[in-house]
Amino acid sequence: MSNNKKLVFSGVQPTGNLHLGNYLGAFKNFVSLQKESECIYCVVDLHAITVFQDPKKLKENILETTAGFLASGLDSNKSIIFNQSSVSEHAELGWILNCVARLGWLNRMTQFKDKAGSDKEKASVGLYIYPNLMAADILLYKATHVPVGADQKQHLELCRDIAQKFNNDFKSKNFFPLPEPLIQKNISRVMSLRDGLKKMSKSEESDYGRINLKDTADDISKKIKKAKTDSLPIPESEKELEKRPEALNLLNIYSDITKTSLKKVLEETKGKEFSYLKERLSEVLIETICPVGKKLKELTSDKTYLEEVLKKGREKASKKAEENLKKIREIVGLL
Ligand code: AQP
Repeated sequence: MSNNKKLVFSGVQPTGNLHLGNYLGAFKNFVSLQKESECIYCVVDLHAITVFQDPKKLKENILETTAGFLASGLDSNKSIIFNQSSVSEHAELGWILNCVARLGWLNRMTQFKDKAGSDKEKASVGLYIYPNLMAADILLYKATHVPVGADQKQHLELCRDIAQKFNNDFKSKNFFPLPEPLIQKNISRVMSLRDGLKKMSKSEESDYGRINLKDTADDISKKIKKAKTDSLPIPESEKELEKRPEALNLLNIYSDITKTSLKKVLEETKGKEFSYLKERLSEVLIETICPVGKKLKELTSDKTYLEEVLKKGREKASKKAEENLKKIREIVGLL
């Protein structure tokens, strides 16, 4: 790495339904990093439009995601919070990196395969080259650390490959640092409550697959009650959970929220029915998520305040982006 200063960057798509996976996999990490490092957090609206978004809804979602950052504990005086499309340098660097990344690298991206589904000819070109824009988001600020859920690890590896190739091709050793992913250890991937093999996601059709940050206490206990498990009781060891993804997911969520190791949770609950765990889990989820949801709803109703936060963030981000892009243009040979 070219210098020792830690600079954190991460983004969240404004695609609605912020959920427990976003909170445990990303937001919580964002907040703890803000205490010790310079952090830039971005509402990545250009990523969101890689699949069609209703324009009116998109505007609302940009503000709601900003509110989600703040409700989770981010402080706009400490961290830079802004929306991606308001700093046009992201798109410009995205193009330059499109010319650095190789087709073969993108062909390996599993998220494209998942999101494009069986008829990839019909997917947007944007969805295909999305990881290059993600690399631009990070490299534009020369970020060194990127807190993300485990689902983004492959994109981060691609970003490192792109940074390295740029540095080599343009004989600019160490110009771009190779950013490191910061993935939560306990629970890097929160799974759907209906299918323990699929990640909890904003776009899952059934609302019963996820806990939304805006859910009421009633919603949460209903969803946890209905969450898929199996007929066996809670086992004694982690090994016995290997083929029980839904059971493992609920135990992992409980372990993360109560800050208790999975081993200890199993010691305390072994032999009990899942209904016992579900009750405890509902209680701790309500305690953790409902205050965030309440704040989120309050903030969402203050549009002017949210727009001010984004404007202030844009000014700070633009300054850094302009400076770095100027150097990048010089290195590439653009006049
Ligand atoms: N289930 C999850 N477990 C852990 N982390 C997760 N993240 C998302 N889902 C989980 C992390 O949250 C951050 C923001 O993600 P995003 O909303 O920008 O994109 P995504 O990963 O595509 O989220 P979704 O919910 O799956 O959205 P859709 O359904 O629209 O595709 C990222 O750091 C992500 O890792």
